[in-house]
Amino acid sequence: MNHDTIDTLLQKIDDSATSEGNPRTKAIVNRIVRDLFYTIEDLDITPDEFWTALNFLTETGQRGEFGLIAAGLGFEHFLDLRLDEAEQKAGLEGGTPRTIEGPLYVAGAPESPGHARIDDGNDPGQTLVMRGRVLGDDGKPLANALVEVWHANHLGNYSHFDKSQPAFHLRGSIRTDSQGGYSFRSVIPVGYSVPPGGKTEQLLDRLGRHGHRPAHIHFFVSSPGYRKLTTQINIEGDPYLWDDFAFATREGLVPELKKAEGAEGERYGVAGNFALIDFDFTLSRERDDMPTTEVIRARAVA
Ligand code: MBD
Ligand code: FE
Repeated sequence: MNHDTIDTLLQKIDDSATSEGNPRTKAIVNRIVRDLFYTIEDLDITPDEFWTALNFLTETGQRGEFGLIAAGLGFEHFLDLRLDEAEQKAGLEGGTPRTIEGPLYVAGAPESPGHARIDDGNDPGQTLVMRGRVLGDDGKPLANALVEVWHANHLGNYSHFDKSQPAFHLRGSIRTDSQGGYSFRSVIPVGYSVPPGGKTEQLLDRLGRHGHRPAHIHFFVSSPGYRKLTTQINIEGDPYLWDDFAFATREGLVPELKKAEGAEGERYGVAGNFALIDFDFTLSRERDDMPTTEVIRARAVA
């Protein structure tokens, strides 16, 4: 079909509006529909293929897998790269690198001053202590900053979504102390894999791709007057470290995993050997000449 014929149909659809509607929605939908009409024409997509795709999307929504697909197709990392570029263009540099939130945050985790233990003592993973400071971009510590942390268990599963774990297991909110310090005790997570038999897996199979993430720990770090940081750290040595299906591993987010024991653990109530990560977060001052990092999206609340 001639592209002029497609454009005539697109114009007819646009002309059928009888009120202004929402101009932003209109611009976005018109653009996407045009791109899809062209895709159908240029790739000679059959009716069977079209309806298969529609059904795939329906089932993806029914199973709540769109957040996973957004990560797996690189959309979420792409949004990070766009934020990075906007900051760079406005002359903002430095600070801890951002990386994707992913679909498994749960709001409402209990808040602790300075330190929290976030595992319940029943997970067989190796004991981990992670600690550090939250700093402003002038290098000065930020007291009362909020460090929200969440990660998977030894099977790569997240509490709330995995009903076999207690509420808020491996999730916590820590307020930094007067020195800007935070610490938490937990267990080393294992990498996540997309649900077997699900729609994301089905799509990745067809793309010849895997659905694994390297072991990681998520963070939101926030403090009034600073840009909210969404990031993760990775556990060194994971076979998928630089082969993440969600493309979230970044330089600067792979801290050394140290071996610690004895007196070092007493402060955290740990006896014997444990793994230790030292990691400082650096936040950038909020500015009104760049897009906000406070992202609105539907999130689980418990
Ligand atoms: C995860 O744990 C995750 O972090 C992402 C981005 C996608 C799926 C599961
Ligand atoms: Fe995750």
